[in-house]
This record gives sequence, C-alpha cells and structure tokens, in this order.
Amino acid sequence: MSLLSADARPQHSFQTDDASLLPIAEKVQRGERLSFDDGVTLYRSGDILAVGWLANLVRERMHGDLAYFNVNRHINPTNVCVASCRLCAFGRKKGEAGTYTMALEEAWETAGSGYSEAITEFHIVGGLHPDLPFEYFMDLVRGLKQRFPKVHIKAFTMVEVAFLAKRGKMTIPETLQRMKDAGVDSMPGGGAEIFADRVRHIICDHKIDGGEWLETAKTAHQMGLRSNATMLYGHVENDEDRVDHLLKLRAVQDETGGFQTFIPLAFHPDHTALAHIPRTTGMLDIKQIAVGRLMLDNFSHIKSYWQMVSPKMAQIALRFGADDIDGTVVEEKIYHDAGATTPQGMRRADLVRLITEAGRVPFERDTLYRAVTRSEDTFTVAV
Ligand code: V47
Repeated sequence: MSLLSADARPQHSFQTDDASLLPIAEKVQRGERLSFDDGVTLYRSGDILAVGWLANLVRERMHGDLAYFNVNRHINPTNVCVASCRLCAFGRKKGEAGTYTMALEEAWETAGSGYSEAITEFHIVGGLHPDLPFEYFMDLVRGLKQRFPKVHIKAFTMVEVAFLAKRGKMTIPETLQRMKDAGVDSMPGGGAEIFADRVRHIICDHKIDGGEWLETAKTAHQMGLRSNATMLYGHVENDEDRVDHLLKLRAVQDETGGFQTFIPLAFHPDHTALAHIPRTTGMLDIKQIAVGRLMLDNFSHIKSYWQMVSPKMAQIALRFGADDIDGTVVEEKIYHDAGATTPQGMRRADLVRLITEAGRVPFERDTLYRAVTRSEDTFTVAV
C-alpha cells in the first residue's frame, strides 16, 4: 500500500507505444470528456497498460486508494420467466423442469440464512413470472423490511419494473411509487445488456428495448430511487455497440445524476442458447473496466463484480480503474446456472484480503456508499 496520498504522489508521465492514445491521454490529464471515437480507439488499443494507467489516474483522482465492498445477500425469488433470452441460463418457462418460485415465508427465511455477519443489503432480482401478482413482490419487500428494518433493499431491474407495470396495468411512475411505499430503497443495474437494437434482437429480443430501459431508469432517478447500470459484454456486440451503450448511460447521468455504479458483466455462455460463444478473456474483462472508467466521467463508481470475472481479476481491476468489487453475495444463481466456477459467496474477511493485497484500503460501504462500522453481528451506517 502506498504511504502517500493520491495527491502527494509524484506525477509519472504517460508512456505508450500506441500513438493513437496520445491525444486521449492529453484529454484525460486535462480532465476533458472523451468522445465516441476516443472510446473506440481505447477499445482497439493493444496497450492495456497505457489504457489502464489512464483509468487508474482517474480512479485515484476520485477515490485515492479506497476500494469499496459491502456485506450483501442475493435473493432470486423465482426463475420462471416469460422472456426466453438467449443470453440467459437462469430463466425457465413455466412448467419446465428445474423451475422454482419461493413462497414468501421461504424467501424471508432465505434472507436470514447464510453467513452470520450482519448483512447491510438485500439484492433482489428474478424472472418475469407470468402469474405472480404484483402484490407478491410488494409483500416480499414489506416482509423483509419488517424482519430486517436496517437492511437496504435494492430490488427489481428496469426490465422487471416495466413487466410488473404492464401486467398490473399501471404506469411506470405508479409502479415505482408502490415499490418505494413497500420499502424498496434503490434498484440494481441489470437488464441493460447492450442497448443497440441489432444486438438486443439476438440476445434478448423479448425484453424492453434500450430506450425503455433508459427511460425507466430516468423516471426512477427523478422519483428519488438511485440505481446501478450494467453492460453485458463478450457475446455478439462490437466496440461501437459498447461505446454507444456507455454514451447513452453518460447522457442519462448528465440529466439525473441517479446512477451510483457502472458494472460491466462478462457473458457466461454455458447452458445458454449462445453456448457456442467462447468465454471472455482476461484482456477483454480488464478493458471493460478501464474504458468504462474513462468514458463515464460522471459516474462515481466502477465495479468489478468478482462473481463474474473471478476474485483474482476483480483484484487486478482495482489497479485498472475499478474502485469497488461488490460484496459477500452469499448465494449467486444467475451466473452459476451459466457455468460460473467462482464460489457462490465470499466472507467479509476474504474481500478485505483481496483489497489489501491489491495495495488498496478496504472501505466497507452500504448500498449508498456511506461508511459502515461494525461489531460482530451488528452494524452502524455513518450518515
Ligand atoms: O441483467 C444473465 C446478466 C444480469 C447471464 O446492480 C448474465 O449491483 C452473464 O444485474 N452471463 C443480472 N451475465 C445481474 C445484475 C447485477 C449483478 C450484480 C450486481 C448488480 C448491481 C447487478 O445478469 C442480467 C444479465 O445482464 N446475465 N445471464 C449470463 N449467462
């Protein structure tokens, strides 16, 4: 770990053997916004150390040596889904083998099971079930709030909100308001995939389109619900699609400021309809983090989600633009159904070790990035 604060460190000069990066490096050093073409150039560059150096410069300007993590638990109430996305191995059609839907008591019990460490966040996402009423999801949230009043509930992607609104014959603002009233505190970033229509038609053609995802996010932010934003990469998208995705997120963020964290998600092909696509490589994984950090100048946080890219890659990413590695998770289903070989959860101490050995300073956060202090089984959030 460096003993110097980020400001006091000697300023090394930028070095690269890729001349196309030089004008971008000047912009980054001056704190200027990067363009669409800059984004494509960054993706095309083979000099990952130079791209990573720039991303790290921005990351240290914003966060110094701090690296954020949380103690969270995932809950996936059902895997029954009408969407049949080609990218997904988790969702199943109603009546198919391997489907499950948790009874409310079971979901509340699941929430309290697992590690004894006091959890600060429930992350809830699931399939688009054709029959479960909206009130099932609201009862789920209300029951969690009653049983775990201190735990932040980050629930339902923009895709689930749009689906629940349509089924319940409600507008998006009405649906979001009822979610808020039930106890939803913020929203996860899933379902964004890649916004470009050409790609969406191939990987998730029954989902809301990119414009609807962005509009729903905007509405949520305007109603005081913060959210994350994801990008699924490593399937049929190209560099231009990725940059287009990042710029669309950046434009919404300019308007609302409601995104907390950008999370690139590596595509896991096993057991999906796109199983012929090879898994992402380390170079691609690290580049998503670095380019995301450089293009999304109005996002505070870039998360390298250890479940997706492995704890080892997430740790390296802390030197390539990432400032967050997500949390304990406890029980991950979506990527494990698609062949992920990472553990389903990690202990707090393991996350702290990953961060410390990367030369960063672990900062336990709640979902809104406030400091968490804890004794064994309880926690306090600094407000
Ligand atoms: O939207 C589904 C992705 C997402 C696969 O907000 C797949 O903090 C890879 O959004 N291979 C859901 N990815 C998960 C999600 C998330 C995860 C962690 C943190 C946060 C956050 C959000 O999972 C989906 C989709 O993009 N997904 N199938 C697959 N085979």
